Amino acid sequence: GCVALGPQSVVLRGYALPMVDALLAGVDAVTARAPFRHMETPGGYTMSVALTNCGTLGWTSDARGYRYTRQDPLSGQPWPAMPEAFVQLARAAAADAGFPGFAPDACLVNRYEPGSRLSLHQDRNERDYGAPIVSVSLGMPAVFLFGGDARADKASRTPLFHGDVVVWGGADRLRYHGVMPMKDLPHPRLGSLRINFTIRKAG
Ligand code: MD5
Ligand code: FE
Repeated sequence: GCVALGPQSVVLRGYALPMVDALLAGVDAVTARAPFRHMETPGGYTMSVALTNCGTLGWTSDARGYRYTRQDPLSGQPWPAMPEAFVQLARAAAADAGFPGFAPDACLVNRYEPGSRLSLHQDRNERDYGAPIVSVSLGMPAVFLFGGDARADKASRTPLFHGDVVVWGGADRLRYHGVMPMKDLPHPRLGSLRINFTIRKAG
């Protein structure tokens, strides 16, 4: 099924299910070189979501702010290459959602444990808001919060399940969004974890 979440965002239920083995192998290859870590926010908090990156550019948060970097600050090395399975899935999903020619250069990989949450935010560190963002959910289900263009706008709640892919583009690209605190609903394959990765054009 393909469900509109907003005017230019769409949930592709189970779209990634045929590729789960290749996607998890990709996550393992990335985290072997760039492990998950809990980053600090500019406001002095530690994120409850652990993250890493692959691709030419990776998203980083620390006391100085949010930005994309070419090197992993933990190792000083370039971020691991984006697995080919990530690129192929993202290009196909973007094209199906009406964004042909997607050329991603960055992928932020988030790891959620029970209790982890992502408070309402916008993704504004990318150069070109005309490019979509493709999100892939694996493991435990999450309740996704989809707000408006202002932080105070009421947010709708949408469950995201193992294998779901979401494409965000156009007018929906800068909407506030977040993830409710995770319940412990262990997944047969991933246990008490949720992995979400977002494939982006950041540069
Ligand atoms: C997640 N990750 O479930 C979400 C899925 C992040 C993040 O929010 O920044 O890592 S991506 C949801 C998203 C991305 C870009 C735009 C919009 C939503 N949106 O306009 O609602 O870990
Ligand atoms: Fe986000």
